[in-house]
Amino acid sequence: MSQDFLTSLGLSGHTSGAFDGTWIQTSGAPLASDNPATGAVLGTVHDASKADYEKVMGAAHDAWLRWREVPAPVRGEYVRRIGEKLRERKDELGRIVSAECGKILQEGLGEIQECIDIADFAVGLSRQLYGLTIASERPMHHMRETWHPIGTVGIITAFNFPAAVWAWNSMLSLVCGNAHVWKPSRKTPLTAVAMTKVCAEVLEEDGFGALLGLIVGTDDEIGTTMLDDRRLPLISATGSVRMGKIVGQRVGARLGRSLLELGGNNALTVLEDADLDLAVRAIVFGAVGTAGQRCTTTRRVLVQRSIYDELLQRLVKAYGSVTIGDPLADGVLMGPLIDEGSVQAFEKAIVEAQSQGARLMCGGARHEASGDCAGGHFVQPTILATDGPIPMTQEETFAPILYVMPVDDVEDAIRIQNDVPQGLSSAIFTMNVRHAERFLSAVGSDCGIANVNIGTSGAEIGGAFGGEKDTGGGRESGSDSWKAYMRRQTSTVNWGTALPLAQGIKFGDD
Ligand code: UN1
Repeated sequence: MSQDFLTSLGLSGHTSGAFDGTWIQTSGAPLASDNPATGAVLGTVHDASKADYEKVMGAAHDAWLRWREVPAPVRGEYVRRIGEKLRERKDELGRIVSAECGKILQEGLGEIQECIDIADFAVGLSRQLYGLTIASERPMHHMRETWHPIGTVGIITAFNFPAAVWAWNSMLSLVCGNAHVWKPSRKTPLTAVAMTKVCAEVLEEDGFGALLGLIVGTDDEIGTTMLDDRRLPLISATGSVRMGKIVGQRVGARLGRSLLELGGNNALTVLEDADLDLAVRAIVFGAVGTAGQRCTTTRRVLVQRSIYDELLQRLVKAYGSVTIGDPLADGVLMGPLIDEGSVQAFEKAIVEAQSQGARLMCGGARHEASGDCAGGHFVQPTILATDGPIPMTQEETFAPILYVMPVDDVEDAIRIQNDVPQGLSSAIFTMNVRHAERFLSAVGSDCGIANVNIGTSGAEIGGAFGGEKDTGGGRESGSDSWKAYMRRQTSTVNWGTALPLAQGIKFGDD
């Protein structure tokens, strides 16, 4: 595999793991970033210490004090130029994403496109941070609502979207007037270093580099320090439900805000009137794409009984043509899992599901790759058929395991779909407008995302992204998600000569 992109992004050899406007010489333990497809070391990042964290946090805060005074549309102009840089470096950045987290190049490039899209969205938003004006009940009074920058935002991200989820947060938050301290996954530190380098170039010219603080470190040393740090009024965290509960409770204990985007257990319903060609394609992309390591991955397919056998057969056939291998190679549809632990979790889940009555329809084992990829963490995309929900279908296993079960009708599908702890994404395939509208109604899907004739994954940036229940309740990316990164101020101005009190209260005088 050509390593040119590593050289051109300055990632060969040893790299600093902390940025406070300049790259700090971090002296913690070396953290090797492995290519999950080959096991080869891509580069090494040195972990940051608490002292390094203090530098990053302090510099971010100081930069914020100046940044909040820059008019929002001018902040948007910086983000516009960041979007340009990302366009220029899209190919190299897409390659580091693929090489480090194992998603195929098309998806690596798609991830950088998602960063460009959110930058563009943020530019437009920089002229639309609208507040309301509100009619006052008092004469010669005026009420208004203003949105101000919240401060420095802590951003904690997962390995599976090592660039885009940071960009969702940071691009919006930059135009909102904030600084950031980013703690990326320790499984994908090089992508974080590369993204920070490319984006900070624009800000560094005017001494604002520290707005994009970066800190690679352990949860114990750096993660908990961030959660307890009152200089971070908002912690935006993406990851497992287990992690999210720690973040929510710990940040809540100091009455900070958290924005959580946690696990999914996404179901896709196929009714008997569906366009099955569309459904099969959507299921394969949703379940096999990113090797099942998206929070939006399709994990359960709920099929109306009359078409159950047919759909199952078509899925098994489609799975047979999924090419597995080096994610950077042409024609490959599925790369490796992120590490050996994930392979073991995959194997364990399949054994467990089978002990609960699930029947293995295809896959079920490691995939033995050859050549450079012999050391990779590959598995076979797997389909398990069940007669209905089992304990394992309540859980999210971050791997390409798909459970397919029969349902009676749309009501049955909605009930089974919603009867899990998570509530991120959902989809229905039907040509019947009544069924589709029921699915989208108040008695339908309880998820943050509910799609019709589109799969569960691959959302555009323009909508709000996130989900309910164990998914954490946060909303990121499009729509009015920007409000999470600002503080709201309600102001009442009296331009008259009297001091009337609200609610008609008379206090002391007439
Ligand atoms: C994630 O897996 O954490 O909708 C994010 C999608 C992507 C984002 C996934 N746009 O699948």
